[in-house]
Amino acid sequence: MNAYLQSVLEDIKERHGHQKEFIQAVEEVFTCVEPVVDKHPEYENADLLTRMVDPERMFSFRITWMDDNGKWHTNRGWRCQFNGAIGPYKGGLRFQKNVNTGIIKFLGFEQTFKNSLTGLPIGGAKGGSDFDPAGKSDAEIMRFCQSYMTALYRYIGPDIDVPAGDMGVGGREIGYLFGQYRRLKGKWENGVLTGKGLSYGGSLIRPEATGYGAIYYLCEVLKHNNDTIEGKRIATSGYGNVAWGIMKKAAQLGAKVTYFSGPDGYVYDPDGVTTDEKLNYILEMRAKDPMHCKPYADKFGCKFVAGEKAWGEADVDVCMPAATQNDVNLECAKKIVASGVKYYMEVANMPTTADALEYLRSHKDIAVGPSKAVNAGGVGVSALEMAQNSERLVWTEDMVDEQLKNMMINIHKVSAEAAEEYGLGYDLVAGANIAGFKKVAEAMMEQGCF
Ligand code: 2IT
Repeated sequence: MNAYLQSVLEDIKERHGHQKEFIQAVEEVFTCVEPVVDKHPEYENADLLTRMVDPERMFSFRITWMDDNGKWHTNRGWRCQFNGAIGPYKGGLRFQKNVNTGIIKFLGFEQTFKNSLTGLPIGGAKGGSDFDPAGKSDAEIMRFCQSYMTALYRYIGPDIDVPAGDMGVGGREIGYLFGQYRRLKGKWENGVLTGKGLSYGGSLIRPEATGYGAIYYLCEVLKHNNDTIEGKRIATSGYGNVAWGIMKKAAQLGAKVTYFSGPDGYVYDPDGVTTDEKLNYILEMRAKDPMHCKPYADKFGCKFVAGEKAWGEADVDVCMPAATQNDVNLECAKKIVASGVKYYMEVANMPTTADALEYLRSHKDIAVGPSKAVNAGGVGVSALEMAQNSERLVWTEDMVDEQLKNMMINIHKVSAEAAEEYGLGYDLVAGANIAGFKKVAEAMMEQGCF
């Protein structure tokens, strides 16, 4: 890393060193964009990199809500409007017990470059709360969401900041959040949120978009290696919206997810999660209890291994971690390499620890797809939802799917070209970071200092 990047990193560590995930995300980007910064000495003069790692605006608020027994609870909420240089702030809301300032900042930072990669005009943001949705009734979720939006509504809008879902925030939560926004504003502004229900401005394919996009991206990587998706066996982690989209699209294209996991352990289904019955059962199982995937193994007579992750199995062609950050550590990465897997596609945001990612990338016979590229189809389709809302139109499933596919083909292409331009070969991690960074950097420089 050059002296300028090093000094920015030291500064950020001194000021925010306790925010581990945020520092990890910054280090990955800095390592990758060094050749671009070397080529542009004007960035140092403008201190562009400090501006890029310091969110434009971030706020934190109190959320109080009443449970079904009439007892009051208090949680913290955040929204980080990280970078608005290329469009209105855009990014999800995460409701999870472990959410804190550092997690929101790392996600907002990643989102900025990911959104840039989509090629669409969206800036980067993230938000959430340390609220734990596990075991809450529907009415409790509704009251929590209403209280959350009451605190947030003044600071967002279709041309200001457009939140969406992330872990713990799905269609139901977006519905309650939108209902409260509409009530407070007294205006029909459904472009203020994405991931909405189809009855009030949601986009077809949005729930599946992240998983579908990840598979489209994988297809491009396979094509680069003169290989195809046909018959590929995929191991994933998680069985949320994202992993579910992977299962569905893989099945459509003649591949199969044979391993998936939950907080309780992993399932091995050698036939793959390919039938409608299995795909629908996963939805049902998740709605009932997001903490256990063992019921799938019981129902379909598959192997279940309690407390373990499915990394490093020999009968797998592609690994696609799709659960949460730092899910794959160095020990898992070593098992993955030893298993002979040739494709490692990050799907969750930053699912690989820094040392594990370095280890995987050092094995040149493994293609590593970085999360900010592989999972960009989700927010990409969110941007298509915004476009439909502002046009007051609804696009067909085919139109959205076609645009999603082209977006993923393009993300892979610009990433591969960016790495090539800097003499790095077929390095998708470096390429995605460089391509995402360049557009944000140019936009910030052209708009002057602020
Ligand atoms: O991590 C992500 O890209 C998301 N949670 C989706 C964000 C969005 O605005 O659709």
